This record gives sequence, structure tokens and C-alpha cells, in this order.
Amino acid sequence: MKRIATIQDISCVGKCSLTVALPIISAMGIETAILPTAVLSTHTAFSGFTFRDLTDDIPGIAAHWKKENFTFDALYTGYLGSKRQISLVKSLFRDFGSSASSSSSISGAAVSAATSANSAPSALSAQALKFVDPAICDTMPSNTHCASAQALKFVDPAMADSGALYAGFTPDFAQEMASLCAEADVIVPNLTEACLMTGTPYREDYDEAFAMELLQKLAAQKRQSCSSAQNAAAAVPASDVSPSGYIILTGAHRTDSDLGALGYDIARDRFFSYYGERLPVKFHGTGDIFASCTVGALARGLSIEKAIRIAVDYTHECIRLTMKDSDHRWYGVNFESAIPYLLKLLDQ
Ligand code: PXL
Repeated sequence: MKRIATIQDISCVGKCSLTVALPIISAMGIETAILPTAVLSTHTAFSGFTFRDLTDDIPGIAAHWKKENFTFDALYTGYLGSKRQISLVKSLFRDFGSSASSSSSISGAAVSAATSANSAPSALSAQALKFVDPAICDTMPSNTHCASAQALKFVDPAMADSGALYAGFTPDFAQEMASLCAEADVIVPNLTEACLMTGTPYREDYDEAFAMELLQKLAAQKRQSCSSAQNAAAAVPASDVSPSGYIILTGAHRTDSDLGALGYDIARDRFFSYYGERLPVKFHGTGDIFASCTVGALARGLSIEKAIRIAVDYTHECIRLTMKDSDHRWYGVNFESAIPYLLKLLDQ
């Protein structure tokens, strides 16, 4: 069975972070290990929430996991409460981002299809490979984040929405999050997060060209970070290796009537997208649902394009069912009611 470790908070009430990731990824047939970073009474859109910081527990948990020789097919981070937590996640990436055991390794086809120029993603998705880009890992020092013979590093930079940071965050946190994103294989920022991490003024109305430029800016930051790491390691000249990975803009749209995801394949310099019908509402927590579903689909060996299609369709169904429920809670969507639909999508 595939195994994902997800590192984010528990908001006891609020339908986000671990209370969403754990049920969704488990329902997708994947073992879900959790590393809670904080316990909040609710998510931060409520007022008066309690916050117990668990940062000091992270090194001990990681040390025990190492002692037990646990390996993971993917490391998936969501909401992180401080710069120190980001730094600890970077250590976790180094400690657990390296090769999972061959029996439990994630389908590299899922995310490294782009590096195999003559293979179609649909054919690749049936294979069981590691997240390996042979062109890179043969030449790369194993301790740099550019080497990809590793568990999938999946980062949802959950820190902002609708043009504003969540309560408690400052702009320098966004810069630190950008440095974590530069170490990831797949990132799933929304428009606000992408703007904050690239220093781009946020715009509510934008076109696809603006969104594409944002994704290219994030890719440039990753290239820059990768080449700095290589220079520091001095093992190979920076020009010998180019980074791979995917940047997925969530909640993206081309027109007023659609909503979905726009992806950028860094190695191939290629965009891909999938949009559904936009519903006339906005609910909290949909980014966490999209991220959990995408990483789960990747762990099941689906291609990145299929994964985002399933995640967009599932998120859309969650919103549709929530709209229909006159009794719905304001703070999150009815993702539970849409789980049978998610399983049907996975069967197709
Ligand atoms: O949905 C992202 C999220 C996760 N965790 C906490 C949050 C939020 C968004 O507000 O407050 C604690």
C-alpha cells in the first residue's frame, strides 16, 4: 500500500488541513501518516481560536520515524504555522525525501512523465516507478533538493486567499514559504499565494497570460534556488542540470464562467490546464481538498494531468453538494458527501 506523510495542523472544527487530508487520502486507498504541526480549536477564519504550537514535537517524531526506518511515497505539507516549521519541513524533506522502498514507491510516471520525451502520460500512468528523473539523479549529489530519486515532495503553501494572508502571517513568511516551494516537486498555490511568493501585485481580474507569467516566475525561483544549491555542493556545474517539477495554480480561471487549475511543467516548459463550470459561491477549505485529492491521485500512479482533472471535478462536486445543502456550515464544504463520487472518478 502506498503511504503518504502529511504535515499540517489539526483544526478541530473547520474542515481543513488534517481533518480533510486524512479522510480523503485514506478513502483513496492510501495509508496516511500524519505529523500535526499545531492544534487549533478552529481554523483561523473564526475569531478567538486557541492555538497549541507543536513545533517542538516535530524533531522527536522525525527521529523516531527515522529509527523505525519508515519511508514514504510522498511528503505533503499544508498550513505551517511559523518560519521554524518551514525549516523543520526542509529537514524532513532531506531525511524522508530520499528513496522509498521499492515496494512502496510512488509512481514516478505520475510526475516525471514530462522528462520522458517519447512516452505518453496515459501509458506511463500504469507503471509503478519511483519519482525519478534519470537524467537528473545520475548526476546530482544526493543531498540537494534537485535530485529526484525521491519520495514526492508536495507543497500546498496554504497561507493566504482572496488577496490577503491568513490571520497571524506576515509578508516575510511568504518569502520563506517560497523557499520551501523551490524545494518541492509539485506545488499548488492559489492566485494570492502565487502573487505573494513572487512579489506580484494581486489582481482579482486577470487573464491566462498573467497566470502563466506567475507560474513562470515561480519556476524561475526554483531554477535559481536549484542552481544555488548546486553551486554550494559544487558537484556538477549548474548548467548540467535543470530542475523538473510542476506548479499548479489552483482556483484558476480563463473566463467568468470557468474555474479549475492551470499547470506548468518546468522541465518541458509546457502549460496544461483543466477547467470546470464556475459555481456562484466561494467556500473555505477547497484548496485543502484540491491538494489532498491531487497528491492522493499522484500516489495512485496517475499522471499529473489526470490528477488535476480528478481534483477539479471532485472539488467542484463538493461545492455543488454544499450549495444544495440548506443546512451547510459556513466554514467548509461537504467533502464527505462527495467521497462516493471521488471513488467513481478513480475507477474511470
Ligand atoms: O484551509 C487552510 C487552513 C489550514 N489551517 C488553518 C487555517 C487555514 C485557512 O484559514 O486557518 C489553521
